[in-house]
Amino acid sequence: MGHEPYMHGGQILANALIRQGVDVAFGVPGESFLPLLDGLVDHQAKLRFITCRQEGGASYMAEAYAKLTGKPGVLMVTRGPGAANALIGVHTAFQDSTPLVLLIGQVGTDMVGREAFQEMDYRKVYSECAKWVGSIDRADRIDEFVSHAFHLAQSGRKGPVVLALPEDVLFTKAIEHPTPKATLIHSGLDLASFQLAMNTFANAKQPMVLAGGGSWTKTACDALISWANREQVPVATSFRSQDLIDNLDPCFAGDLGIGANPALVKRVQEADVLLVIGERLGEMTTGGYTVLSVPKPAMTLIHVLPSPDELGRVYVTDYALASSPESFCAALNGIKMSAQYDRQRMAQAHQDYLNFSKPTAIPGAVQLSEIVASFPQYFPRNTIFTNGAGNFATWLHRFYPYGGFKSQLAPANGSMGYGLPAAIAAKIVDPKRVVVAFCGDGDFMMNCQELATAMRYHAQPIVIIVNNGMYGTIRMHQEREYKTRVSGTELTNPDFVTFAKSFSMPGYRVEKTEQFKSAIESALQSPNGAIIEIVIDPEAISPSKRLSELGR
Ligand SMILES: Cc1ncc(C[n+]2csc(CCOP(=O)(O)OP(=O)(O)O)c2C)c(N)n1
Ligand SMILES: [Mg+2]
Repeated sequence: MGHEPYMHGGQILANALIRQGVDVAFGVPGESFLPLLDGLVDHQAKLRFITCRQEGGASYMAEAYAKLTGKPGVLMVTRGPGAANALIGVHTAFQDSTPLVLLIGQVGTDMVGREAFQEMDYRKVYSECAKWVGSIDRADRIDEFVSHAFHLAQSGRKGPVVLALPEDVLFTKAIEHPTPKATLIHSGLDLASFQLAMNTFANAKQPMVLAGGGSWTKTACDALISWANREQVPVATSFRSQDLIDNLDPCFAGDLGIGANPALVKRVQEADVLLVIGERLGEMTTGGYTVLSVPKPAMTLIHVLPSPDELGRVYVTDYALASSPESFCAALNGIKMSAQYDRQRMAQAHQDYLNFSKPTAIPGAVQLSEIVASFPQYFPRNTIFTNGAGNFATWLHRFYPYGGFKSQLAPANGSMGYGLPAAIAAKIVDPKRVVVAFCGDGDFMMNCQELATAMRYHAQPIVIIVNNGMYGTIRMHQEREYKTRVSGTELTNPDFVTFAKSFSMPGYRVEKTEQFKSAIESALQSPNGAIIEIVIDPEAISPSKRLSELGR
Protein backbone atom coordinates (compact mmCIF):
# COMPACT_ATOMS: atom_id res chain seq x y z
CA MET A 1 0.00 0.00 0.00
CA GLY A 2 1.09 3.54 -0.55
CA HIS A 3 3.72 2.82 -3.22
CA GLU A 4 1.57 0.91 -5.68
CA PRO A 5 -0.73 3.47 -7.36
CA TYR A 6 -3.06 0.79 -8.71
CA MET A 7 -5.39 -0.78 -6.17
CA HIS A 8 -8.50 -2.89 -6.48
CA GLY A 9 -11.84 -1.13 -6.10
CA GLY A 10 -12.37 -2.54 -2.61
CA GLN A 11 -9.17 -0.93 -1.39
CA ILE A 12 -10.03 2.40 -2.99
CA LEU A 13 -13.47 2.26 -1.36
CA ALA A 14 -12.07 1.35 2.06
CA ASN A 15 -9.56 4.22 1.82
CA ALA A 16 -12.37 6.60 0.86
CA LEU A 17 -14.41 5.50 3.91
CA ILE A 18 -11.43 6.16 6.16
CA ARG A 19 -11.09 9.67 4.69
CA GLN A 20 -14.77 10.23 5.55
CA GLY A 21 -13.93 9.46 9.17
CA VAL A 22 -15.83 6.18 9.30
CA ASP A 23 -14.76 4.31 12.44
CA VAL A 24 -17.47 1.67 12.63
CA ALA A 25 -19.45 -0.09 9.91
CA PHE A 26 -22.20 -2.64 10.49
CA GLY A 27 -23.20 -5.44 8.17
CA VAL A 28 -23.44 -9.04 7.11
CA PRO A 29 -20.82 -10.19 4.60
CA GLY A 30 -21.62 -11.44 1.11
CA GLU A 31 -19.52 -12.84 -1.70
CA SER A 32 -20.69 -9.85 -3.70
CA PHE A 33 -18.37 -7.44 -1.91
CA LEU A 34 -15.28 -9.50 -1.07
CA PRO A 35 -12.85 -6.82 -2.32
CA LEU A 36 -14.36 -4.27 0.09
CA LEU A 37 -13.96 -6.71 2.99
CA ASP A 38 -10.39 -7.21 1.79
CA GLY A 39 -9.82 -3.45 1.65
CA LEU A 40 -10.96 -3.16 5.26
CA VAL A 41 -8.23 -5.56 6.41
CA ASP A 42 -5.62 -2.79 6.07
CA HIS A 43 -7.67 -0.43 8.23
CA GLN A 44 -8.74 -2.68 11.08
CA ALA A 45 -7.19 -0.43 13.69
CA LYS A 46 -9.26 2.52 12.52
CA LEU A 47 -12.45 1.05 11.16
CA ARG A 48 -14.25 -1.74 12.95
CA PHE A 49 -16.58 -3.89 10.87
CA ILE A 50 -19.28 -5.22 13.18
CA THR A 51 -20.41 -8.58 11.86
CA CYS A 52 -24.13 -8.91 12.59
CA ARG A 53 -26.52 -11.83 12.42
CA GLN A 54 -29.20 -10.35 10.19
CA GLU A 55 -29.16 -7.26 8.02
CA GLY A 56 -32.31 -5.92 9.70
CA GLY A 57 -30.48 -5.74 13.02
CA ALA A 58 -27.36 -4.38 11.31
CA SER A 59 -29.39 -1.65 9.62
CA TYR A 60 -30.89 -0.58 12.95
CA MET A 61 -27.42 -0.53 14.50
CA ALA A 62 -26.10 1.72 11.75
CA GLU A 63 -29.13 3.99 12.14
CA ALA A 64 -28.78 4.14 15.91
CA TYR A 65 -25.03 4.79 15.62
CA ALA A 66 -25.85 7.82 13.45
CA LYS A 67 -28.59 9.05 15.78
CA LEU A 68 -26.22 8.86 18.72
CA THR A 69 -23.03 10.25 17.18
CA GLY A 70 -24.47 12.63 14.58
CA LYS A 71 -22.13 11.01 12.03
CA PRO A 72 -23.51 8.99 9.10
CA GLY A 73 -24.09 5.34 9.92
CA VAL A 74 -22.43 2.94 7.51
CA LEU A 75 -24.04 -0.35 6.56
CA MET A 76 -22.65 -3.04 4.25
CA VAL A 77 -24.87 -5.78 2.90
CA THR A 78 -24.98 -8.23 0.06
CA ARG A 79 -27.15 -8.22 -3.07
CA GLY A 80 -30.91 -8.93 -3.27
CA PRO A 81 -31.48 -10.90 -0.04
CA GLY A 82 -29.20 -8.67 2.05
CA ALA A 83 -30.68 -5.55 0.49
CA ALA A 84 -34.19 -6.80 1.23
CA ASN A 85 -33.38 -7.46 4.90
CA ALA A 86 -31.71 -4.05 5.23
CA LEU A 87 -34.75 -2.12 4.06
CA ILE A 88 -36.20 -1.78 7.56
CA GLY A 89 -33.33 0.36 8.84
CA VAL A 90 -33.29 2.42 5.67
CA HIS A 91 -36.97 3.19 6.15
CA THR A 92 -36.28 4.14 9.76
CA ALA A 93 -33.43 6.43 8.70
CA PHE A 94 -35.68 8.03 6.10
CA GLN A 95 -38.63 8.74 8.39
CA ASP A 96 -36.34 9.73 11.27
CA SER A 97 -34.11 11.92 9.05
CA THR A 98 -30.96 10.06 10.10
CA PRO A 99 -27.83 10.14 7.91
CA LEU A 100 -27.00 6.66 6.65
CA VAL A 101 -24.80 5.32 3.86
CA LEU A 102 -25.74 1.86 2.64
CA LEU A 103 -23.19 0.01 0.52
CA ILE A 104 -24.66 -2.97 -1.34
CA GLY A 105 -23.00 -5.55 -3.53
CA GLN A 106 -24.36 -5.72 -7.05
CA VAL A 107 -24.01 -8.09 -9.99
CA GLY A 108 -21.27 -7.20 -12.46
CA THR A 109 -21.86 -4.45 -15.02
CA ASP A 110 -21.42 -7.15 -17.71
CA MET A 111 -24.63 -8.91 -16.61
CA VAL A 112 -26.78 -6.18 -15.07
CA GLY A 113 -30.39 -6.20 -16.28
CA ARG A 114 -30.54 -9.98 -16.92
CA GLU A 115 -32.03 -10.74 -13.48
CA ALA A 116 -28.74 -12.36 -12.69
CA PHE A 117 -28.26 -14.19 -9.38
CA GLN A 118 -29.72 -12.06 -6.56
CA GLU A 119 -29.96 -9.04 -8.84
CA MET A 120 -32.22 -6.21 -7.79
CA ASP A 121 -32.62 -2.73 -9.20
CA TYR A 122 -31.84 -0.71 -6.07
CA ARG A 123 -33.03 2.50 -7.65
CA LYS A 124 -36.50 0.97 -7.79
CA VAL A 125 -36.33 -0.86 -4.46
CA TYR A 126 -35.21 2.16 -2.44
CA SER A 127 -36.97 4.86 -4.47
CA GLU A 128 -39.47 5.46 -1.65
CA CYS A 129 -37.06 5.67 1.23
CA ALA A 130 -33.59 6.80 0.16
CA LYS A 131 -32.49 10.32 -0.68
CA TRP A 132 -30.41 9.00 -3.53
CA VAL A 133 -29.36 5.69 -5.03
CA GLY A 134 -26.13 5.59 -7.04
CA SER A 135 -24.25 2.80 -8.73
CA ILE A 136 -20.46 3.08 -8.87
CA ASP A 137 -19.89 1.76 -12.36
CA ARG A 138 -16.21 2.76 -12.67
CA ALA A 139 -13.41 2.09 -10.21
CA ASP A 140 -11.77 5.43 -10.97
CA ARG A 141 -14.92 7.25 -9.78
CA ILE A 142 -15.30 5.55 -6.37
CA ASP A 143 -14.02 8.58 -4.44
CA GLU A 144 -16.39 10.90 -6.29
CA PHE A 145 -19.43 8.73 -5.47
CA VAL A 146 -18.43 8.28 -1.84
CA SER A 147 -17.95 12.01 -1.40
CA HIS A 148 -21.36 12.72 -2.94
CA ALA A 149 -23.02 10.07 -0.76
CA PHE A 150 -21.59 11.44 2.49
CA HIS A 151 -22.50 15.01 1.57
CA LEU A 152 -26.03 14.11 0.63
CA ALA A 153 -26.72 11.92 3.67
CA GLN A 154 -25.92 14.87 5.96
CA SER A 155 -27.29 17.80 4.00
CA GLY A 156 -30.68 19.52 4.38
CA ARG A 157 -33.12 16.95 5.71
CA LYS A 158 -30.66 14.19 6.56
CA GLY A 159 -31.37 10.64 5.48
CA PRO A 160 -30.20 7.43 3.88
CA VAL A 161 -28.32 7.15 0.60
CA VAL A 162 -27.49 3.93 -1.21
CA LEU A 163 -24.41 3.02 -3.21
CA ALA A 164 -24.50 -0.11 -5.36
CA LEU A 165 -21.13 -1.80 -5.89
CA PRO A 166 -21.01 -3.87 -9.10
CA GLU A 167 -18.79 -6.86 -8.48
CA ASP A 168 -16.44 -6.31 -11.43
CA VAL A 169 -15.82 -2.70 -10.39
CA LEU A 170 -14.72 -3.79 -6.94
CA PHE A 171 -12.18 -6.20 -8.47
CA THR A 172 -10.91 -3.72 -11.07
CA LYS A 173 -7.56 -2.08 -10.39
CA ALA A 174 -7.49 1.69 -10.68
CA ILE A 175 -5.89 4.81 -9.24
CA GLU A 176 -7.64 6.60 -6.39
CA HIS A 177 -8.63 10.26 -6.57
CA PRO A 178 -8.84 11.24 -2.90
CA THR A 179 -11.57 13.64 -1.82
CA PRO A 180 -11.66 15.27 1.62
CA LYS A 181 -14.16 14.47 4.36
CA ALA A 182 -17.62 15.79 3.60
CA THR A 183 -18.21 18.87 5.72
CA LEU A 184 -21.52 19.44 7.42
CA ILE A 185 -23.11 22.52 5.94
CA HIS A 186 -25.71 24.22 8.13
CA SER A 187 -28.30 26.03 6.11
CA GLY A 188 -27.99 29.63 7.25
CA LEU A 189 -30.71 31.82 8.66
CA ASP A 190 -32.48 34.56 6.73
CA LEU A 191 -32.30 37.22 9.44
CA ALA A 192 -35.06 39.43 8.02
CA SER A 193 -37.57 36.54 8.01
CA PHE A 194 -36.33 35.47 11.43
CA GLN A 195 -36.98 38.93 12.91
CA LEU A 196 -40.44 39.10 11.39
CA ALA A 197 -41.41 35.66 12.66
CA MET A 198 -39.95 36.10 16.13
CA ASN A 199 -41.50 39.51 16.52
CA THR A 200 -44.86 37.77 16.24
CA PHE A 201 -43.72 35.12 18.72
CA ALA A 202 -42.45 37.69 21.21
CA ASN A 203 -45.86 39.36 21.23
CA ALA A 204 -47.83 36.15 21.62
CA LYS A 205 -50.04 35.62 24.67
CA GLN A 206 -49.91 31.84 24.71
CA PRO A 207 -46.76 30.89 22.82
CA MET A 208 -45.47 27.37 22.61
CA VAL A 209 -42.33 25.79 21.18
CA LEU A 210 -42.26 22.30 19.70
CA ALA A 211 -38.82 20.80 19.04
CA GLY A 212 -38.08 17.55 17.27
CA GLY A 213 -36.62 15.71 14.32
CA GLY A 214 -33.22 14.42 13.39
CA SER A 215 -31.01 17.44 12.89
CA TRP A 216 -30.26 18.65 16.41
CA THR A 217 -26.87 19.16 17.96
CA LYS A 218 -26.04 19.61 21.62
CA THR A 219 -25.16 23.25 20.92
CA ALA A 220 -28.61 23.82 19.41
CA CYS A 221 -30.37 22.12 22.34
CA ASP A 222 -28.39 24.08 24.92
CA ALA A 223 -29.16 27.37 23.15
CA LEU A 224 -32.88 26.58 23.05
CA ILE A 225 -32.98 25.50 26.70
CA SER A 226 -31.17 28.56 28.02
CA TRP A 227 -33.31 30.94 25.94
CA ALA A 228 -36.55 29.18 26.93
CA ASN A 229 -35.61 29.39 30.63
CA ARG A 230 -34.59 33.03 30.34
CA GLU A 231 -37.87 33.98 28.64
CA GLN A 232 -39.96 31.37 30.52
CA VAL A 233 -41.35 29.80 27.36
CA PRO A 234 -42.62 26.20 27.52
CA VAL A 235 -41.02 23.71 25.12
CA ALA A 236 -42.64 20.43 24.09
CA THR A 237 -40.87 17.75 22.08
CA SER A 238 -42.22 15.58 19.31
CA PHE A 239 -42.76 11.82 19.19
CA ARG A 240 -39.46 10.11 20.05
CA SER A 241 -37.47 13.32 20.29
CA GLN A 242 -38.10 13.40 24.02
CA ASP A 243 -34.41 13.67 24.88
CA LEU A 244 -33.79 17.03 23.20
CA ILE A 245 -34.45 18.52 26.62
CA ASP A 246 -33.72 17.05 30.03
CA ASN A 247 -37.24 16.13 31.07
CA LEU A 248 -36.64 17.58 34.53
CA ASP A 249 -35.63 20.95 33.09
CA PRO A 250 -38.24 23.57 34.06
CA CYS A 251 -38.87 24.47 30.39
CA PHE A 252 -39.89 20.90 29.45
CA ALA A 253 -43.62 20.68 28.80
CA GLY A 254 -43.84 17.02 27.76
CA ASP A 255 -43.77 15.06 24.54
CA LEU A 256 -46.39 14.92 21.85
CA GLY A 257 -46.47 11.27 20.94
CA ILE A 258 -48.72 8.25 21.24
CA GLY A 259 -50.86 8.63 24.36
CA ALA A 260 -49.79 12.25 24.85
CA ASN A 261 -50.75 14.17 27.96
CA PRO A 262 -54.23 15.62 27.26
CA ALA A 263 -53.19 18.80 29.12
CA LEU A 264 -50.27 19.23 26.73
CA VAL A 265 -52.43 18.59 23.68
CA LYS A 266 -54.84 21.26 24.95
CA ARG A 267 -51.98 23.65 25.59
CA VAL A 268 -50.65 23.19 22.07
CA GLN A 269 -54.10 23.61 20.57
CA GLU A 270 -54.71 26.76 22.59
CA ALA A 271 -51.40 28.34 21.61
CA ASP A 272 -51.79 31.52 19.62
CA VAL A 273 -48.31 31.20 18.13
CA LEU A 274 -46.60 27.84 17.70
CA LEU A 275 -42.90 27.72 16.91
CA VAL A 276 -41.93 24.35 15.48
CA ILE A 277 -38.19 23.71 15.20
CA GLY A 278 -36.74 20.77 13.25
CA GLU A 279 -39.90 18.65 13.35
CA ARG A 280 -41.76 17.95 10.14
CA LEU A 281 -45.08 17.49 11.98
CA GLY A 282 -45.83 13.87 11.16
CA GLU A 283 -48.92 11.80 11.88
CA MET A 284 -47.78 10.64 15.33
CA THR A 285 -46.84 14.08 16.64
CA THR A 286 -50.06 15.64 15.40
CA GLY A 287 -52.35 12.88 16.70
CA GLY A 288 -53.22 11.83 13.15
CA TYR A 289 -53.24 15.44 11.86
CA THR A 290 -55.92 16.41 14.36
CA VAL A 291 -54.01 18.29 17.07
CA LEU A 292 -53.09 20.72 14.32
CA SER A 293 -55.69 20.97 11.59
CA VAL A 294 -54.70 20.47 7.95
CA PRO A 295 -53.95 22.52 5.94
CA LYS A 296 -54.08 25.59 8.19
CA PRO A 297 -53.64 25.16 11.94
CA ALA A 298 -55.77 27.39 14.16
CA MET A 299 -52.76 29.29 15.47
CA THR A 300 -49.99 31.26 13.80
CA LEU A 301 -47.40 28.70 12.72
CA ILE A 302 -43.68 29.42 12.53
CA HIS A 303 -42.05 26.39 10.98
CA VAL A 304 -38.29 25.93 10.94
CA LEU A 305 -36.79 23.01 9.03
CA PRO A 306 -33.28 22.43 7.69
CA SER A 307 -34.52 21.91 4.15
CA PRO A 308 -37.04 24.11 2.33
CA ASP A 309 -38.47 21.03 0.58
CA GLU A 310 -40.68 20.00 3.49
CA LEU A 311 -41.96 23.45 4.40
CA GLY A 312 -45.58 23.94 3.36
CA ARG A 313 -45.90 20.26 2.50
CA VAL A 314 -48.75 19.45 4.87
CA TYR A 315 -49.24 22.63 6.86
CA VAL A 316 -49.68 26.12 5.55
CA THR A 317 -47.18 28.21 7.47
CA ASP A 318 -47.33 31.86 8.44
CA TYR A 319 -43.57 32.00 8.63
CA ALA A 320 -41.41 29.34 7.00
CA LEU A 321 -37.69 29.32 7.66
CA ALA A 322 -35.17 26.98 6.08
CA SER A 323 -32.55 26.75 8.79
CA SER A 324 -30.76 24.16 10.84
CA PRO A 325 -31.83 24.10 14.51
CA GLU A 326 -28.30 25.20 15.38
CA SER A 327 -28.38 28.40 13.29
CA PHE A 328 -31.93 29.16 14.39
CA CYS A 329 -31.41 28.54 18.10
CA ALA A 330 -28.19 30.58 18.13
CA ALA A 331 -30.20 33.59 16.98
CA LEU A 332 -32.89 33.12 19.67
CA ASN A 333 -30.62 34.79 22.21
CA GLY A 334 -31.58 38.15 20.69
CA ILE A 335 -35.32 37.62 21.19
CA LYS A 336 -37.10 38.95 24.29
CA MET A 337 -40.74 38.21 25.09
CA SER A 338 -42.95 41.26 25.46
CA ALA A 339 -43.60 42.76 28.90
CA GLN A 340 -47.22 41.55 28.71
CA TYR A 341 -46.22 37.90 28.42
CA ASP A 342 -47.41 35.82 31.38
CA ARG A 343 -44.17 34.28 32.58
CA GLN A 344 -45.99 31.71 34.72
CA ARG A 345 -46.80 29.70 31.62
CA MET A 346 -43.57 27.73 31.56
CA ALA A 347 -43.86 26.54 35.16
CA GLN A 348 -47.52 25.59 34.63
CA ALA A 349 -46.67 23.54 31.57
CA HIS A 350 -43.85 21.75 33.38
CA GLN A 351 -46.17 21.02 36.30
CA ASP A 352 -48.64 19.46 33.83
CA TYR A 353 -45.81 17.20 32.66
CA LEU A 354 -44.87 16.23 36.23
CA ASN A 355 -48.50 15.48 37.10
CA PHE A 356 -48.88 13.26 34.05
CA SER A 357 -45.76 11.28 34.90
CA LYS A 358 -47.04 10.21 38.32
CA PRO A 359 -47.49 6.41 38.42
CA THR A 360 -50.88 4.97 37.50
CA ALA A 361 -52.16 1.67 38.89
CA ILE A 362 -52.68 -1.33 36.61
CA PRO A 363 -54.15 -4.77 37.33
CA GLY A 364 -51.79 -7.53 38.49
CA ALA A 365 -48.85 -7.95 40.83
CA VAL A 366 -46.45 -5.82 38.79
CA GLN A 367 -46.92 -2.07 38.77
CA LEU A 368 -44.94 -1.14 35.70
CA SER A 369 -45.32 2.60 36.07
CA GLU A 370 -43.88 2.44 39.60
CA ILE A 371 -40.94 0.42 38.31
CA VAL A 372 -40.26 2.87 35.47
CA ALA A 373 -40.72 5.87 37.73
CA SER A 374 -38.07 4.35 40.02
CA PHE A 375 -35.42 4.23 37.25
CA PRO A 376 -33.75 7.52 38.29
CA GLN A 377 -32.83 5.82 41.59
CA TYR A 378 -30.76 3.24 39.74
CA PHE A 379 -29.53 4.77 36.49
CA PRO A 380 -27.15 7.69 35.95
CA ARG A 381 -28.74 10.65 34.12
CA ASN A 382 -26.76 9.96 30.95
CA THR A 383 -28.13 6.41 30.63
CA ILE A 384 -29.34 5.70 27.10
CA PHE A 385 -32.76 4.11 26.83
CA THR A 386 -33.65 2.45 23.53
CA ASN A 387 -36.93 0.98 22.40
CA GLY A 388 -38.79 -0.30 19.38
CA ALA A 389 -42.55 -0.24 18.94
CA GLY A 390 -45.37 -1.45 21.13
CA ASN A 391 -47.56 -0.35 24.01
CA PHE A 392 -44.81 -1.24 26.49
CA ALA A 393 -42.91 1.85 25.31
CA THR A 394 -45.69 4.14 26.50
CA TRP A 395 -44.68 3.42 30.10
CA LEU A 396 -41.09 4.40 29.40
CA HIS A 397 -41.99 7.59 27.56
CA ARG A 398 -44.51 8.66 30.17
CA PHE A 399 -42.98 7.70 33.51
CA TYR A 400 -39.25 8.03 32.91
CA PRO A 401 -37.78 11.53 32.78
CA TYR A 402 -35.18 11.29 30.01
CA GLY A 403 -31.84 12.76 30.91
CA GLY A 404 -31.30 15.10 27.99
CA PHE A 405 -29.43 15.12 24.70
CA LYS A 406 -28.88 11.58 23.36
CA SER A 407 -30.44 9.68 26.21
CA GLN A 408 -33.10 8.20 23.92
CA LEU A 409 -32.73 6.06 20.80
CA ALA A 410 -36.13 5.19 19.38
CA PRO A 411 -37.63 4.96 15.90
CA ALA A 412 -40.09 7.70 14.97
CA ASN A 413 -41.30 5.37 12.21
CA GLY A 414 -42.68 3.02 14.87
CA SER A 415 -40.58 0.09 13.76
CA MET A 416 -40.49 -2.99 15.96
CA GLY A 417 -37.24 -4.73 16.84
CA TYR A 418 -35.21 -1.52 17.08
CA GLY A 419 -34.45 -1.44 20.79
CA LEU A 420 -31.93 -4.27 21.11
CA PRO A 421 -29.77 -3.49 18.05
CA ALA A 422 -29.83 0.22 18.94
CA ALA A 423 -28.64 -0.59 22.45
CA ILE A 424 -25.82 -2.75 21.10
CA ALA A 425 -24.73 0.08 18.78
CA ALA A 426 -24.76 2.48 21.73
CA LYS A 427 -22.60 0.10 23.76
CA ILE A 428 -20.18 -0.15 20.84
CA VAL A 429 -19.95 3.65 20.63
CA ASP A 430 -19.68 4.18 24.36
CA PRO A 431 -18.93 0.98 26.33
CA LYS A 432 -18.81 2.80 29.68
CA ARG A 433 -22.27 4.27 29.44
CA VAL A 434 -25.24 2.43 30.92
CA VAL A 435 -27.50 1.39 28.06
CA VAL A 436 -30.94 -0.11 28.56
CA ALA A 437 -32.96 -1.74 25.79
CA PHE A 438 -36.58 -1.48 26.90
CA CYS A 439 -38.48 -4.05 24.86
CA GLY A 440 -41.79 -5.82 24.48
CA ASP A 441 -41.87 -9.59 24.16
CA GLY A 442 -42.79 -9.27 20.48
CA ASP A 443 -40.39 -6.42 19.92
CA PHE A 444 -37.40 -8.12 21.57
CA MET A 445 -37.72 -11.33 19.60
CA MET A 446 -37.61 -9.58 16.23
CA ASN A 447 -33.85 -9.14 16.60
CA CYS A 448 -32.91 -11.22 19.64
CA GLN A 449 -30.28 -13.07 17.61
CA GLU A 450 -28.16 -9.90 17.78
CA LEU A 451 -27.37 -10.80 21.40
CA ALA A 452 -24.68 -12.96 19.78
CA THR A 453 -23.26 -9.83 18.13
CA ALA A 454 -23.35 -8.09 21.51
CA MET A 455 -21.52 -11.02 23.09
CA ARG A 456 -18.84 -11.03 20.37
CA TYR A 457 -18.08 -7.32 20.69
CA HIS A 458 -18.50 -7.08 24.49
CA ALA A 459 -21.37 -4.70 23.95
CA GLN A 460 -24.09 -6.27 26.07
CA PRO A 461 -26.72 -3.85 27.32
CA ILE A 462 -29.27 -4.32 30.05
CA VAL A 463 -32.38 -5.65 28.35
CA ILE A 464 -35.76 -5.21 29.98
CA ILE A 465 -38.51 -7.27 28.39
CA VAL A 466 -42.09 -6.36 29.21
CA ASN A 467 -43.78 -9.70 28.72
CA ASN A 468 -47.54 -9.78 28.25
CA GLY A 469 -47.55 -12.84 25.97
CA MET A 470 -48.94 -11.01 23.00
CA TYR A 471 -48.62 -8.36 20.35
CA GLY A 472 -50.49 -6.21 22.81
CA THR A 473 -50.78 -3.08 20.72
CA ILE A 474 -52.50 -4.92 17.91
CA ARG A 475 -54.69 -6.80 20.37
CA MET A 476 -55.73 -3.43 21.78
CA HIS A 477 -56.78 -2.17 18.35
CA GLN A 478 -58.43 -5.53 17.67
CA GLU A 479 -60.42 -5.41 20.88
CA ARG A 480 -61.59 -1.90 20.11
CA GLU A 481 -62.68 -2.69 16.55
CA TYR A 482 -63.77 -6.35 16.86
CA LYS A 483 -64.43 -7.01 20.51
CA THR A 484 -63.34 -10.47 21.84
CA ARG A 485 -62.51 -11.72 18.33
CA VAL A 486 -58.81 -12.40 18.96
CA SER A 487 -56.93 -13.09 15.77
CA GLY A 488 -53.21 -13.49 15.19
CA THR A 489 -52.04 -11.54 18.21
CA GLU A 490 -51.16 -14.20 20.82
CA LEU A 491 -47.55 -15.26 21.37
CA THR A 492 -45.68 -18.23 22.78
CA ASN A 493 -42.41 -17.12 24.32
CA PRO A 494 -39.21 -18.92 25.28
CA ASP A 495 -37.91 -18.94 28.83
CA PHE A 496 -36.14 -15.57 28.77
CA VAL A 497 -34.01 -16.34 31.84
CA THR A 498 -32.56 -19.46 30.21
CA PHE A 499 -32.26 -17.60 26.92
CA ALA A 500 -30.16 -14.91 28.65
CA LYS A 501 -27.83 -17.53 30.11
CA SER A 502 -27.09 -18.97 26.67
CA PHE A 503 -25.61 -15.56 25.77
CA SER A 504 -23.53 -15.47 29.00
CA MET A 505 -25.86 -12.89 30.48
CA PRO A 506 -27.59 -13.15 33.83
CA GLY A 507 -31.36 -13.40 33.55
CA TYR A 508 -34.02 -12.34 36.06
CA ARG A 509 -37.77 -12.71 36.10
CA VAL A 510 -39.84 -10.08 37.86
CA GLU A 511 -43.35 -11.19 38.77
CA LYS A 512 -43.94 -8.73 41.59
CA THR A 513 -43.09 -5.03 41.69
CA GLU A 514 -40.71 -5.41 44.63
CA GLN A 515 -38.56 -8.01 42.80
CA PHE A 516 -37.33 -5.38 40.35
CA LYS A 517 -35.01 -3.73 42.88
CA SER A 518 -32.74 -6.73 43.43
CA ALA A 519 -32.86 -7.66 39.74
CA ILE A 520 -31.70 -4.24 38.56
CA GLU A 521 -29.11 -3.92 41.32
CA SER A 522 -27.54 -7.22 40.23
CA ALA A 523 -27.88 -6.34 36.53
CA LEU A 524 -25.98 -3.09 37.05
CA GLN A 525 -23.10 -5.08 38.57
CA SER A 526 -22.87 -7.47 35.63
CA PRO A 527 -20.07 -6.88 33.09
CA ASN A 528 -22.09 -8.80 30.49
CA GLY A 529 -25.34 -6.88 30.64
CA ALA A 530 -28.45 -8.74 31.71
CA ILE A 531 -31.99 -9.62 30.74
CA ILE A 532 -34.78 -8.67 33.12
CA GLU A 533 -38.14 -10.09 32.15
CA ILE A 534 -41.05 -8.21 33.67
CA VAL A 535 -44.23 -10.23 33.50
CA ILE A 536 -47.28 -8.00 33.34
CA ASP A 537 -50.95 -8.82 33.43
CA PRO A 538 -52.29 -8.91 29.84
CA GLU A 539 -55.29 -7.00 31.16
CA ALA A 540 -52.95 -3.99 31.64
CA ILE A 541 -52.98 -3.06 27.98
CA SER A 542 -51.73 0.49 28.57
CA PRO A 543 -51.02 2.72 31.56
CA SER A 544 -54.64 3.82 31.62
CA LYS A 545 -56.71 1.17 29.79
CA ARG A 546 -57.89 -2.33 30.70
CA LEU A 547 -58.13 -4.87 27.90
CA SER A 548 -61.59 -6.11 28.89
CA GLU A 549 -62.96 -2.59 29.01
CA LEU A 550 -62.10 -1.83 25.41
CA GLY A 551 -64.58 -2.19 22.60
CA ARG A 552 -67.55 -0.45 21.21
C1 LIG B 1 -41.57 -4.29 12.03
C2 LIG B 1 -42.96 -4.11 12.54
N1 LIG B 1 -43.85 -5.10 12.39
C3 LIG B 1 -45.12 -4.95 12.86
C4 LIG B 1 -45.51 -3.79 13.45
C5 LIG B 1 -46.93 -3.63 13.96
N2 LIG B 1 -46.92 -3.62 15.42
C6 LIG B 1 -46.87 -2.48 16.13
S1 LIG B 1 -46.82 -2.71 17.76
C7 LIG B 1 -46.92 -4.39 17.57
C8 LIG B 1 -46.95 -5.29 18.76
C9 LIG B 1 -45.77 -5.11 19.66
O1 LIG B 1 -45.74 -6.20 20.54
P1 LIG B 1 -44.85 -6.21 21.83
O2 LIG B 1 -43.46 -5.87 21.49
O3 LIG B 1 -45.04 -7.49 22.53
O4 LIG B 1 -45.41 -4.98 22.67
P2 LIG B 1 -46.85 -4.81 23.37
O5 LIG B 1 -47.69 -4.04 22.42
O6 LIG B 1 -47.38 -6.15 23.69
O7 LIG B 1 -46.56 -4.00 24.59
C10 LIG B 1 -46.98 -4.73 16.23
C11 LIG B 1 -47.07 -6.12 15.73
C12 LIG B 1 -44.54 -2.76 13.56
N3 LIG B 1 -44.81 -1.57 14.10
N4 LIG B 1 -43.27 -2.96 13.12
MG1 LIG C 1 -46.21 -7.88 24.19
